[in-house]
Amino acid sequence: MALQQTELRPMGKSIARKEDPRFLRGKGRYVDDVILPNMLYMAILRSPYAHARIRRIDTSAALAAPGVKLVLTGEDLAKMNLAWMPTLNGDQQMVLAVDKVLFQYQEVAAVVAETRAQAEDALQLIEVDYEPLPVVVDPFKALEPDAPILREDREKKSNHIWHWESGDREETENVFRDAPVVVKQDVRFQRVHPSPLEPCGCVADYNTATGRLTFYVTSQAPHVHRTVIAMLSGIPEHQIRVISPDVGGGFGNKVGVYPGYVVAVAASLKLGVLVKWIETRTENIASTSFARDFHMTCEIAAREDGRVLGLRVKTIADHGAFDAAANPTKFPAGLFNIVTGSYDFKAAFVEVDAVYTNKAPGGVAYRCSFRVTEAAYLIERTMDVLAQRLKIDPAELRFRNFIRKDQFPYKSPTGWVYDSGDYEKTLKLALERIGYDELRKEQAEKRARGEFMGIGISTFTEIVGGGPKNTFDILGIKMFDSAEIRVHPTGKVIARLGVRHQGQGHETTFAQIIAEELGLSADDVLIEEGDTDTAPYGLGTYASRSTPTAGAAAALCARRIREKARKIAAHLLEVGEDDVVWDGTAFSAKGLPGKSVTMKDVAFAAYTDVPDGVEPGLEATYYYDPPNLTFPHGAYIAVVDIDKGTGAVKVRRFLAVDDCGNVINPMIVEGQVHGGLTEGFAIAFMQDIPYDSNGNCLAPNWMDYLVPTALDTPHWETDRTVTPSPHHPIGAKGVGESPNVGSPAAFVNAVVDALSPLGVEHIDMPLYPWKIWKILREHGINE
Ligand code: PCD
Repeated sequence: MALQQTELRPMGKSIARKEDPRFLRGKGRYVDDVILPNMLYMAILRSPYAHARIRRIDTSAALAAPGVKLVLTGEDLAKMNLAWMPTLNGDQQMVLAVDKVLFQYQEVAAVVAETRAQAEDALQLIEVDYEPLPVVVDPFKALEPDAPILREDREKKSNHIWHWESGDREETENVFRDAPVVVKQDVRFQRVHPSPLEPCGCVADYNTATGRLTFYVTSQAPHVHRTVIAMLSGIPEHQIRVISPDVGGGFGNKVGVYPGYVVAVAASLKLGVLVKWIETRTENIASTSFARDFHMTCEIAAREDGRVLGLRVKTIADHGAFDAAANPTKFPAGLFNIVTGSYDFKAAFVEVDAVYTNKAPGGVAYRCSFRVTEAAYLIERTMDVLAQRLKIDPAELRFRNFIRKDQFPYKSPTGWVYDSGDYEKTLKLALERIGYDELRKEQAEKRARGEFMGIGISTFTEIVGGGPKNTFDILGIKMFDSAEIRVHPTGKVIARLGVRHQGQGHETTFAQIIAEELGLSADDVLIEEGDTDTAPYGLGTYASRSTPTAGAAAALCARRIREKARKIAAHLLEVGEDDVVWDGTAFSAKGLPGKSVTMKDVAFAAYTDVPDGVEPGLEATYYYDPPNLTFPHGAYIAVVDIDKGTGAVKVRRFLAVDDCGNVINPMIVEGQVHGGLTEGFAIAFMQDIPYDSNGNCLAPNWMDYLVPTALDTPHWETDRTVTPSPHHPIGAKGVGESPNVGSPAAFVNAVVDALSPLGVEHIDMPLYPWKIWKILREHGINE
């Protein structure tokens, strides 16, 4: 049962989410709910071809269509210097196609009309003369010397984008040379998409009289969007107000700046009126940032007893037509080099080569911004391959290789300093709770009867909280985050943060943090995010960074207020400041029992009775530069049964033991874990965006790209261990991504474990029933 919000000391309590009454009653206000007078609607014409030269675009018929006010092409934007825009990974991307198109569904032209229907109808009247060009969908073929060059705008005449490496190549080679055992596994993490319920969209409102642009957008990072728009459009940053209203799910999809936004702004600038653009489901899946698409080869060098020695990883990253992955500047492949995971490797070497193909750009995120999911999946999968080769139980193999509790802070061979963890404890708890030994016995009996039951383990390490200013920036802007707290005379608080939640529950959890620090109840604290005119600058909500960064800022900002409050309390208690004691809910005077003042008393005095020399009012701002990232971890176990006749997998049980340090709100964390596991389940079993050889996107809708329903979704069991982050002010680590980072490997490991008597060592996701049915058939099981 969720508790009321009115309690004091709310930290660590499952109080009900403050945002839910409005969400549950249909009173949320999303970008499409922004309906303003004289607003026009925009629709975008997209390319049917994956690669084609544009010979001519004729917009005259569209322009003459009913209600149409404006038609824009790449040429028009070029005149405004907006035909190309910078991407977050240092590349440039076409806003509307210039000369050629590079992927199916690429933005070619836009129509602005009085109604959405008129705009869409007029799209049909635009004539584009395309000359199809040879298409490259396979990133390996894209690297062949005779492959057509896709990006003619670049100086480098090749489809290779960049090479990135991490770790020590030579040392790793040496370890491999002498190792008694080496396993090698090719692993594909397929192209997927976060596909939030609410697609992307915006309303651009440029006021020609004031020169001010108000831009409503469903955004995870409103301040970054404002800076990018200012840089692109030349409108001074203070003249741009970005408002990100309620966000109907982000999952990484709402970090990027998409061409549609730029076109909507350009249209509003040209017409001086409001322009709304809301994309369709197909536009969302087929053109906005996909996730993953990594082709990885992993090698582990080990001793006969399973003790791992070296790790070598080679990866081809398919980035599509433009390198639009959202990564901190210094990490073109994100934090993929966390791939040594929870294990104590002596040496590691990781390399990634990024490649252009005729597919949608992106590579941003899907409940994992910075390529951690790929890394966790790869190492957890390959550890199982090693266990299978050496015939060592996968749990036992992990125990033999874990970074031990006493090794923290632990420096990984690729350079990360893990802040804390207790991997052994977490896996032990998971094994006990699931009844591991019993399950293995049951499995042995079933195997003897020819049945296929599998148990899959994943003991992953996450890396979240980007990040420390020395290593983390986006567009040069350091990745700190911020909080501003105002305590009003009656002791009620408004706090604004630089992040922007999309359903995570910040209105509750950040109120809990501040209330805890100020001796108030969460009910007394209103959290506001998403308006760049009022919120302090911050980098946004993704990569599970809000709690590690803005959460820390909120706690430290509240402490700043408490320090000032102490001065006022001393005045009210008529004692010296040093004699004031704070017990979590009130100030009292040392040695004077019975005399105390609450934060509410102090707040009132801050506006009515301040001592001499103290500024009136009670507010503070805090910009938090994290000293390190936080490293949550978990032990997940999946138990599956495979239907021999159909190849269908039933996830009979799934237990997730997470460690995200101190928990602010256990119910919210559990909800986060359920959501992330459901997405991990979808990726493991049903999600993929394949392309045919002509570059046609084969899953641009929810008939082909599947989102699990309540009926598909397994029952989730959860538990936790608590290893507080030693450097975070309240000892918390992020958790939102963890279940999606950790779970795909558990599912696949379980299925491979079930099929291991047939000699199966690996199957690439998604684990469609037909794939498993085929394997069974090849072994004469279901003829
Ligand atoms: N928490 C607590 N405790 C702890 C931790 C945490 O309580 N220890 C909580 C908080 O506060 C919040 C949540 O939980 O409320 C979460 O958190 P985090 O982890 O920090 O995170 P963030 O930053 O806030 O968020 C982000 C994430 C992500 S990343 C994603 S994808 C997803 C998740 O989040 N998304 C989403 N979740 C979610 N949910 C919802 N509802 N929706 C959405 O959209 Mo990316 O990068 O973007 O891919």
